[in-house]
Amino acid sequence: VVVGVRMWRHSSEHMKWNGTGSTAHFQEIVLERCYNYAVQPELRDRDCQKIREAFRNAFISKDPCSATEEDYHPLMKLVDLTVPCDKTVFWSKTKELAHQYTKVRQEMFTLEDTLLGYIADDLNWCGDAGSNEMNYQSCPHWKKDCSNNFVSVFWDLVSKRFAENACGVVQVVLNGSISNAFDRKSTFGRVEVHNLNPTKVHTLQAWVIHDLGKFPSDSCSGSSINDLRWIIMQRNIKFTCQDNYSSGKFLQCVKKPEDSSCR
Ligand code: NGD
Repeated sequence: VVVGVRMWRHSSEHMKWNGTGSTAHFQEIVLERCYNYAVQPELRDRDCQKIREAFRNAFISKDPCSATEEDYHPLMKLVDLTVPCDKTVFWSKTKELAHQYTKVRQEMFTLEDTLLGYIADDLNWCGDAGSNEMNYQSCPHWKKDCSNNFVSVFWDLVSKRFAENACGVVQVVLNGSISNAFDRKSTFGRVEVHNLNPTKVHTLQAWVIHDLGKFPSDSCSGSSINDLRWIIMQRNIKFTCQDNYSSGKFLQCVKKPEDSSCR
């Protein structure tokens, strides 16, 4: 019996998840990013220490596979996810390109151009029920371990709020070099599309971008975009779609929209 108890303790102490562990220096990075975020007058009074605390408290000392939206409510109360009307940009399988786009068009915003998205982008985090430390060894993998891990629940929640807050014309940058430019199972297809508010958002404008040198696999007339068109129109939102842009051409035209080849 003694041996059995020991073995049980031993294996629970060394329990390993299948995903990457928390990002080294997570706390410092969160604080540093918060302070670095472009200082706008209306954000000056934000309290980065409070944000870091609320972020940490959301998941520390908790089972990393039992995350809920409620865990993040104190953090969400501290941070605003709204952007001006007509300035919201969603993306799916086009992260780099979408971010290059909003870098050129500084008045446009992806989720990662808002404070909370900026703080959390590319970071990983989890704790453990029996400890007040972060787990830097491993965290639950969303497919192999559990979908209700703290990172997935976080992105689903902030993506939902980001979409709910959008207004006017909203844009999405999609990848025409993969077979399904629109994927119902992606965060964009599963969360953002369904949380646009039709009383505030009148048009969704899709850009289907092809990688230079790669054969275009999907386009505005393809079946995946038709899926999206159908979902959006069912929701009483107007849908427009533009393709034939290569990623390089797209960025070129973002910089110089008046160029005749961009019309
Ligand atoms: O279920 C998931 C999952 N699905 C995708 N990804 C996931 N990670 C989980 N933990 N659980 C990861 O999200 C994937 O590995 C990529 O690193 C990233 C984006 O996936 P992608 O390219 O398939 O695009 P999605 O449509 O799923 O998401 C992009 C849209 C975009 O408009 C943002 O406003 O959703 C927002 N977002 C969601 C998830 C993560 C942003 C991020 C981010 N910054 O990491």
